[in-house]
Amino acid sequence: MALLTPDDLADMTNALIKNDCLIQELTTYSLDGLCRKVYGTAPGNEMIAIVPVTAGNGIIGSFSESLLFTVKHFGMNGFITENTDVAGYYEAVTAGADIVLMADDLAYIAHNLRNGKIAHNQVCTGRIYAEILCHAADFADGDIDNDNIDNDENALLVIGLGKVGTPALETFLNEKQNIYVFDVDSKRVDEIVLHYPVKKYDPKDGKTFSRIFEATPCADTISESVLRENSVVSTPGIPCGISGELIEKYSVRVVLEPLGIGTLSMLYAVFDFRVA
Ligand code: NAI
Ligand code: 0TF
Repeated sequence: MALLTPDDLADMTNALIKNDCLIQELTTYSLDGLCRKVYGTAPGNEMIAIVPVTAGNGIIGSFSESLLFTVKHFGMNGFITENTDVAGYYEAVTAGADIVLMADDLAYIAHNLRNGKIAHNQVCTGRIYAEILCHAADFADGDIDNDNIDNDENALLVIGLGKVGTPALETFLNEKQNIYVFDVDSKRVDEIVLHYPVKKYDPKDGKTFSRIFEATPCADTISESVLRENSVVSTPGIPCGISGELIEKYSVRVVLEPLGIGTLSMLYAVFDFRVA
């Protein structure tokens, strides 16, 4: 798994706030409103403990602080444990935490100690970034016609079919979207096309897309040839897969933030309280 760096998180608080506004503009839902709709849950005054973990490559500067910012920004209660690792987990539980957030180099999880629900960052990140595109409406080149899923005009391009991209793909399919897929690993593309009702994207076809999902650890994965004026790109991938020059040239709207959006999605995945 590609690990975050302190530089990735340097502007995280502004990025979360700016992306929340963009999500609202694109979907009519605020980020927490969208999570509530997607998961059918809401916060119920849970105390959220964040446990710093030193295993592997160790503490990432401002990782825990960015999680606490996310928790508090969306009106929830939380704290960072003074101790790390197992001692931090013990501290969290004995201090009465309802939910524990913690990450090592392989997994970042939210665990609700009251109801046993557990959520994985890669799955929840893929899901929420996909839901943003599903709910995005009113593009420059016309409204999305969700009733006509075979219409290639409305098709979505998914780039990067790994641990974030695959749950995103499943979300799109649940929402009955028409999907083209691309990954630099052609074996992965073949596996995906075999298992899911999606089509291979072939650059030779010259297709362009008003909605693009990207989850790779590489820059410049989104080429000019796939873009339309005002395309929307929803991309958890770090670094950003589209250049600033293309964003400007095509007035592309890009949803990208390094940690908070996925974290909120994880919390809603483990909340207990179900909304009507
Ligand atoms: P992964 O390694 O499981 O999957 C990445 C996929 O991208 C692989 O299938 C790989 O073959 C493909 N790929 C690599 N280079 C490519 C290229 N140039 N063109 C097309 N496909 C390419 O990684 P995972 O866990 O799915 O993460 C993807 C990205 O999302 C990483 O940058 C990770 O740091 C980021 N991420 C961001 C989060 C956020 O909150 N913003 C949360 C979790 C992950
Ligand atoms: O960097 C990562 C993931 C995070 C996905 C969210 N964008 N790519 N995982 C490593 C987290 C390690 C945290 C560290 N152990 C700490 O500070 O507690």
